[in-house]
Parts: sequence; structure tokens; C-alpha cells
Amino acid sequence: MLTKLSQLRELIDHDHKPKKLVLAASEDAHSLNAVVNAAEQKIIRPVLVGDKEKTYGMAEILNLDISKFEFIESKSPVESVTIAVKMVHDGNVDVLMKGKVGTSDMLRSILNKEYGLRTGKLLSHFAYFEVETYHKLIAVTDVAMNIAPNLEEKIAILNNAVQVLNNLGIEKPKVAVLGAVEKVNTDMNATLDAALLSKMNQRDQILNCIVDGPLAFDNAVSFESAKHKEIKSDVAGDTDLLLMPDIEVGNVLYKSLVFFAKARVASMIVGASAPIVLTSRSDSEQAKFDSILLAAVVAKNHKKR
Ligand code: COD
Repeated sequence: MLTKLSQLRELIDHDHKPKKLVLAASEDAHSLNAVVNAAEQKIIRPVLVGDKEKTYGMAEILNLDISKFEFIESKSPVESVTIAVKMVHDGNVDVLMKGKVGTSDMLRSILNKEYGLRTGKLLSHFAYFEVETYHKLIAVTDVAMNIAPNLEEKIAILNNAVQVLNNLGIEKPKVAVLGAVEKVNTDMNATLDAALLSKMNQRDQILNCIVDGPLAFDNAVSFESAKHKEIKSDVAGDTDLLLMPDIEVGNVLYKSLVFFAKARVASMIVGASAPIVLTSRSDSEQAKFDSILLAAVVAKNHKKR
């Protein structure tokens, strides 16, 4: 059972050939620190794309040696993203990472029809949390890409996340589809979708996981709470993956866990032609390092288009 994000390191073989990672808009202190650290640990081989003067200046202040890294100069963060995405598209790089550039700019480039990283599947955000008050790592999706997913999109988001968890060795992750309550309320759309997803899983329309919903957050993560409410569920209290009703709920949960619960988090975009490290600009160096580690593990088993 995975209880710490640092355990992801054990999933990288000793004979692992470091994955090539391109950092788009490299003029970002936390990202640079994380990339150098991951390179030193032979998890990745970095390529930097960005403002050379700012990046080198920053590296000097941080006392980081980036002289051996391949560097591609660009005039703006948007140009950096375009160059980096094209490199991944052309198959020259295994992993893409966001540096000092807006999330929407990055996502739009990734979705570009000519040179982007589309696969025909829905792309979605996957976050993996280490929370001191929970007995194992817990995944949360989608907190950063799909704004208000419909049922079909929720199925795709769920399948993307389950694929990552299966890839990490969790054969049948327990998935809680969240609502505000655990009973179906016809006025609450999230509870209707949750019940449908749960039934689709029972009928083998959604595979490789156990889905239950609607579950409210308390009974998804606490046995006592579920017991108190007399909820019979194979998932309640032992959830591996929380499926969010929409981006607002997801984003607030993500930030509450990080800022209030001081949780550690690794996050990425999945469903694309390569793993994408996409953390928030305010995320710590540790979060960026953990996300690189997660992407490197996922890249190991990633099937190219
Ligand atoms: N997967 C695959 N294709 C997609 C996806 C997806 N998740 N989203 C859109 N597309 C395709 C559409 O099918 C269409 O072909 C094209 O991309 C454009 O679609 P639009 O018009 O819906 O897309 P945009 O460019 O207006 O917006 C796409 C974003 C991902 C940028 C948008 O959904 C967005 O802003 N998401 C939230 C990002 C954000 O601000 N996160 C911050 C959290 S920290």
C-alpha cells in the first residue's frame, strides 16, 4: 500500500534510463530547484526552454548548476510552451513540465490541433495527496482542467485516474464519487451522476476499480462517519480516488489540503500523448519534485500514440 509520495521512488527501477523532461518557461525558482534535484537523482534528463538571462540569473542566486542542461531560448512564456509542446509532439521528449506560465496558456497549447498532445481521449488533471490524517495516499480528480464535466466526461476523467492508479500497482482502486449528501437527491445533479457511475461500475461498464456514490466527503474518508450514518459501502472510509463534481469543489479541496492540512501533493495531466507535470505556480518545490517523480513513474509504462 502506498502511504508516502516518496515511495514512488521505489517504483522506478534501478536500471531506469532517466526520462527526458522539458521545462516550459524555465525562469521559475521552485521548478528549477525541483528539476535539478530530480536530475541529480537520475530520475530525469532536463531540457530547459525559456528566458536565458532570467533562468541563469535565478540559478546563480539559488546556487544551482544548470550548465550541462540543454537550453532553448525563447522570447515569451507562450513561445516557450509552444516550443516545449512541439518537442513532446515530435517524440523527442518523454515528459512535459509547466514552469512560469499560466495554466490556461499551457492547456491551450497542449490542446492545439496541429502540434498539441491530443490522443482522441479527454485530458484531465490528477492529483495525488499524502495527508497525515489519512491511512494511505489519496487521489483527487479533476481539480484543474475540466470545468463542469458532464456524465460522459466524468467517465473519461475516472478512467484516466484509474489507469494511473492501476499503473502504480493499485489493482482495484476504490473510487468515491462525491456529492454533498450520500443519498440521491434529484435536485442535486452530482448525486445523479454519482449513482449512474456506481451502477455502470456494477454492470462492468467501468472497469478495474470499485465505484460508489454519491458519498459525502466525510463518509468517503472516514469509517466512523460512514458507520455512524449506517452506510453500507465497499468504498466508504477506504477511498483511493475522490471524483469531484466540478472544478470549483476540486480546486477548493486541493488548496484546503495543501494550505490547511499541510498535505504533500503530486499532480499531473493525464490522457495526453505524454505525461504532463502541471502544478500551480504557488505550489512548493517539494510538490514540483513529487510531481516529476509521479510523471516519471507514469512515463515508464506510457504507451505512445
Ligand atoms: N480534453 C481533450 N480535449 C479538450 C479538453 C479536454 N479536457 N478540453 C477542451 N478540449 C478540446 C475541445 O474538444 C475543442 O476541440 C478544443 O479543445 C477547444 O475547446 P474549448 O473551446 O472548450 O477550450 P478552451 O480553449 O476554451 O478551454 C480549454 C481549457 C482547458 C483551457 C479550459 O477548459 C480551461 O480554462 N480550464 C480550466 C483551466 C484553469 O484555469 N485551471 C486553473 C486551476 S489552477
